[in-house]
Parts: sequence; structure tokens; C-alpha cells
Amino acid sequence: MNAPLKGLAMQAPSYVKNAKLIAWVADMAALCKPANIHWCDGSAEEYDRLCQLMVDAGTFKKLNPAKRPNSFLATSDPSDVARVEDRTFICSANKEDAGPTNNWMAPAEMRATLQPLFDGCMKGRTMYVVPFSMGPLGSPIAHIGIELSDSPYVAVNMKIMTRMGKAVYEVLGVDGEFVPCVHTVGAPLEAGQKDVAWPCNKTKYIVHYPETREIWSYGSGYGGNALLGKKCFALRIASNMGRDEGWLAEHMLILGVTNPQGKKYHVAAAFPSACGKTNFAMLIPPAGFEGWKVTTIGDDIAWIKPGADGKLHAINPEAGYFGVAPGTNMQTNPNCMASLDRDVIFTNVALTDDGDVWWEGMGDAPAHAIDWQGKDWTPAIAKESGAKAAHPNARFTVAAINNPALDEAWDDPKGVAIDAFIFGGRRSTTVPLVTEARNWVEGVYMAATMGSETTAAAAGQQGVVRRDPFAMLPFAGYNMSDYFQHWLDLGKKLEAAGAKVPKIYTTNWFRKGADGKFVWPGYGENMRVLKWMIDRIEGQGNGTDHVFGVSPRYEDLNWTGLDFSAAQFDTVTSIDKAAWEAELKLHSELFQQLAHHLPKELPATKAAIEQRLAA
Ligand code: O2Y
Ligand code: MN
Repeated sequence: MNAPLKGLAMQAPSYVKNAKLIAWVADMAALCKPANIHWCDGSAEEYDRLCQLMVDAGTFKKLNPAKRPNSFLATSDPSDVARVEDRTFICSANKEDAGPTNNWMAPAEMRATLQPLFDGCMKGRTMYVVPFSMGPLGSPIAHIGIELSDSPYVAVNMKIMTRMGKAVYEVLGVDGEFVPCVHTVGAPLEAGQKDVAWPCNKTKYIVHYPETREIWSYGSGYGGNALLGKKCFALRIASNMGRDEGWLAEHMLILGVTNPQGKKYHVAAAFPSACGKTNFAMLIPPAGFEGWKVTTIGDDIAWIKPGADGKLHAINPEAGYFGVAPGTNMQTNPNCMASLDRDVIFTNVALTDDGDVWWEGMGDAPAHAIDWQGKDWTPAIAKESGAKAAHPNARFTVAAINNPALDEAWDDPKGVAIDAFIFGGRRSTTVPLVTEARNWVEGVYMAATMGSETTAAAAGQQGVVRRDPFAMLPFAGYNMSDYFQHWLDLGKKLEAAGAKVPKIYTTNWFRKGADGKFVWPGYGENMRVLKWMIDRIEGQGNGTDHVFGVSPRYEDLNWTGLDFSAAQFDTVTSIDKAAWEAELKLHSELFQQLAHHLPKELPATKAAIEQRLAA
């Protein structure tokens, strides 16, 4: 316990009644020694004031209101541009509980490491107390967090990304539970020291204590490192809560799909980072799908709890999108482009001469811009030096309510009942366009073994495949094999109760032809695959059984409005025996790595696939 700072922590507003929270803020203030404490109320006035404060400090540039009303551009320190997986730790009491896919340090050792770093880390800065609900306020599926941060950038981003503000304290009450999240940029200001536009520290720690449900983040002001509601709470800590309490915290978008007869289905889909989750969540059905509608519930994270009706009910714990800007355009995601018309915080995109933003893949390049590092950028400079106007991980932060395709139930405290799960890898060969699992265990196997290619594959060659089970490799807050077991247990429990479990699919939009180009057109055309899944849910879609599931034949998909030949279809769906033999060897390697607590159902499923392949 640190010596209390006289007066400072006593500034809690009268509507904050939670004794544990007030004591914790006092204790953290005594440790971090901020110059001020600001208890965020989540009001529009507060948002505007903090944005102006950052404009004055040089952290934000206000964009031309005629082009991009109420929008700002932040450019980060070039060393602080992405999540830092090698500095992310799961500090469980036992190393085995973090598992071989997480960095681990003993909690006491980590606390001893962080104590001197946090001592005085907020000197000269304001500590923002950010109350947030992950999920609709008061929903039985939602949970509350409080982030203490010395970054106003974090406070305003949290206002967009979560349900942030005063109302959270009403839900919290006098003795409600919250996940404490402490964040510092790690750049204390000594008396008279001038601040920089993007303070951060070379040393970074993103630390989770799963048993005590705490998050401590040091040294970065960026994205998932600093907006602690997102990956840290909603995935790493929440996956622990879900395991203990019988629910799921998943790296999944949630969408609604309504057929021309008005019947609505809900799908949750996991794709590895930067594999088009936002595009799929905002899909616009193509020509040939008149009367079909896709609506967005969430684009990145799903919390899913079994309901009394035996169904799995999902909410989006977030209230906004922190999406990748490069590559987003009117072809790949028109709904997203429309969402970005106003009220946006852009980070690390380029500033055009007319006060707007631009990024690679947005559309026609401007004749001149200021790049994300503040340098002059022209198409000629780019051609000569390869300089990017926007950082490849440049982001937008925008409220879900800006999305024209927002689902009417996106904020429903009951959540939506899930009809199907999709697990999508990124593979240039081997894995077919879409496969349905014949049962829950086979689906868990597909999800556990999914992979994503890390390097661009040369024509006809496979890149390096990084296994990314359930798209959760960087986000599972405990041992991955225990996580598989949790999925198997949940399926068993639902089936034992007589429930119809959601169907499970695996997709791969990324097969390449002999010319090294993607064959499947993707984006809106993915609707054709989605419709096949819905036909299957209704017991109507046809398909063919193969070694590891059921896939559609050419004639089983609706091709109206798309010129896609049976030969092209064969390129994205064929199953190559030798490739699958090699693939299964890679599955064995994964299972060896995850041998501790690996559920026996997974090697058994693999053996069955091997037998079918040999037959
Ligand atoms: O680079 C970051 O800090 C953000 S990572 C991220 C952001 C939004 C959605 N997904 C991700 C991800 O890595 O999966
Ligand atoms: Mn993500």
C-alpha cells in the first residue's frame, strides 16, 4: 500500500458510491502520483474538451469540418504503432495455466518489476478515471471495467469504443464488481518539462493477472496496448471469466442475415487479425441476392452466454470500431466508408492538403499529402522510395451508431441467438472455400487447427503458416488446450440438455491460382457462401462429404450475377491428398506443442481424417 495522496483521491464525484473503487483509485493515485485526477462522465462536452486539449497539445489535428465533420487525426510515435505480442504477459500463478502460446511471469515477480515503473509514472499528467461497460449497460452478459489512464487519447477513444460514462456507476452500485485496468504511457513530466505530441516509453509491458482479473499496461499509448477494454479485458481476462463461469469470450464478429421472407439468422465469425472481419460484418449482398440483408452486431469481439432457452446468446461488448484503414474503400466496404464520414478519430493515416485524410487503397492518391510521420508525400516519392502515406496498421475509431448497416438488436441486453459459427483461415492452398463440420467436435477441430499465412505466397507456393487456433492465439488468456476443452465441454453440456447447437463452418477466401492471384472475388460475393450455410441450417442445402467435412458442389451455390466458372470453383475447393497429408503433419506439430491438457477428442478426430484420406 502506498502512502495516500492527501486530498487528491477524495475528488470522487458524489455519484460514485463504490467503496472498493474509491479506495483503489486512491491507492493507484498514491502510486502513480498524477498532478490531477479527472473522473470521466462520458458527456459530449467532456469529449469535445479533451479533443480540443489534444489539438492544443499537438496530439490531434482537427480535420476540415466541411470534408470530415467533428473528426481528428492523431499520429503516433513511430515506435508505437501496433500491439506488442512479445511484451504481453499472462501472469497466472502456475505457468501451465498460461500455456505455451503466452508469455508468462510469476505474479509476484511481475508485480515487483512493475512497482518501480509505475511509481511516479503519471507525474505532471492527469489521471483519467474511465468507467466503462463492455456490453449493453446492465445486460446479464455485460461486465464493467474501470481504466485509469494518463492519456486523454485513451479517454476519448474509450468513449467511442465502449459504453463509457456516469451511467456505469449506477450499474456498479455500492458493491458491484469491476475489472481494474491501469494504463500509463510511462512518460512522467518533471516540473517545467515540455510534453511531446505522443508520449510513450521504449519499455513496454501489457500485463494480465487472470486470477485477480487485473490489467496493467505500461509504455504504449496505442490501440490494443492502451484501450484496455478491447483485447486485454474483452478477450484475455474475459476468456478466463468465461472458462470459470461457463461462457465464451471470442475474437468474433457478429452479424444478422435476413432472407427475402424476413427470417433472420445470426452468425458469429472468427478470422485472424487483419483478415477482413469488419468487411464481412458490414457485407452488402451482391446482385442476385435481392431481398437479402446483412446487418452488423459487432466487428471484432463476441461475448456468448448460454441462455435459459438452451441457445447461445451473443453480445458485442464494444460500442465502436477500431478498424484498419489501409485497404478500406468503396469496393471492399462501402458501409464502413459511410461510417467514416464524420465523428472519427484517425490514427496514423495521411493528411491531405485540403484537411482530409487518405490511405493506401482508399482510392485515387492525392498529388501531395503529409504522411503519418509528418513528411511530405507524393505519388512520385512513393514510387521512388516505397514510402507509405499511411502506416499499414493505421486505424479509425468510430462509433457503431455511424454504421448504416447497424443491426437493430446491436444494443439489446439479451443479445442475439447464434445459429452458426464460422472460423476462417487465410491459406493460399489446401483448405477449401467452405466446409461444414459434421458435428461439434469436428468443428472444434477445424477451429483449433486453423491457420494463416504470414508471408505473401509466390505463385502456386504456400507461405509460412502460423497456426492461429480460433483466431485467438494472441488473445486467449489461459492455456490453449484448456480453452479447447472449454469449447468441447460447452458443446457437450448444450447437447446433453437437448439443445440444438449452432452449426460450425470453416472458410478460406484466400486460395490462389497458378498465377499467384486470389481466385475467389470475396467481399460482397461471400454472401453466396453465407446463403449456402443458411440453406444447410434449414436442412435444404446440398453438399458433398469429404475427408474433413461437407462442402458445396458447384451447383449448390447461387451464381446469379457472378461470372465464376466450375473450373475456378474447383481451384478454390479441390482437396489435394498430398497437401492434406502435409497439412495433417502440421496439425501433429501443433498438438505436440499443446500436448499439456490437449483434449483426446482432437487427436482422435485427426486419426479419423487420416483414415478417410488413406481410404
Ligand atoms: O494494432 C493494434 O493495437 C490493434 S489490434 C486490433 C484492433 C482492432 C481489431 N482487431 C485487432 C487485432 O489485432 O485483432
Ligand atoms: Mn481483432
